[in-house]
Amino acid sequence: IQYLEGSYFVTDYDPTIEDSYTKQCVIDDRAARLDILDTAGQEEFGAMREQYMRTGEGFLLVFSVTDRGSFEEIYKFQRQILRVKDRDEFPMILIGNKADLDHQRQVTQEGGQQLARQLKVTYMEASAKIRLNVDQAFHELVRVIRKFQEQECPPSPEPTRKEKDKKGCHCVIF
Ligand SMILES: Nc1nc2c(ncn2[C@@H]2O[C@H](COP(=O)(O)OP(=O)(O)OP(=O)(O)O)[C@@H](O)[C@H]2O)c(=O)[nH]1
Ligand SMILES: [Mg+2]
Repeated sequence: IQYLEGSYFVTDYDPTIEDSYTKQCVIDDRAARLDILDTAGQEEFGAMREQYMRTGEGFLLVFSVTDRGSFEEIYKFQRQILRVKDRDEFPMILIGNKADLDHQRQVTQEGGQQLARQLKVTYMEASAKIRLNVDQAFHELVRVIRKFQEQECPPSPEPTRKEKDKKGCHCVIF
């Protein structure tokens, strides 16, 4: 909500079931339309996970730096995404949120960085409350998605007839 509305922070805790938003913006001089799905952290809504994991083009893995349990769950979420996608890597970013609550930390910045290295993703600390790295987190994910999709399906010169006959994207794998 802080990303979408700008300078608006919700203090109440209202567990998410599933909320969707869209935002149009320009990132690195290229227009982007973000379809954002805010998903449930709570286990009782876990049944919907595989479905959104199948359709998602990129993922922000968000934990709270004041809650070790949320940090420890990240690994499991990443494994599940990779299993659903049937890939070794997929566009994702690890976010340590609530960086404003430094005195209540249960996860250090080094701890976050170490996990990110293990998961082969970028780590950013953020605060939805003080609007620290909020836009940056979303925009960085868009960059990772673009890079991934360009590698998967690079803009090719005029495809040959043989390639045109193939279904789906015109990737040539040597
Ligand atoms: N101090 C501080 N509080 C935050 C921050 N982000 C969220 N909160 C508060 O933490 C509580 C939980 O935040 P939510 O955004 O609802 O957490 P969530 O991960 O979406 O929870 P689920 O929807 O159940 O998955 C709320 O009371 C928020 O106001 C932050 O950056 N700093
Ligand atoms: Mg939520």
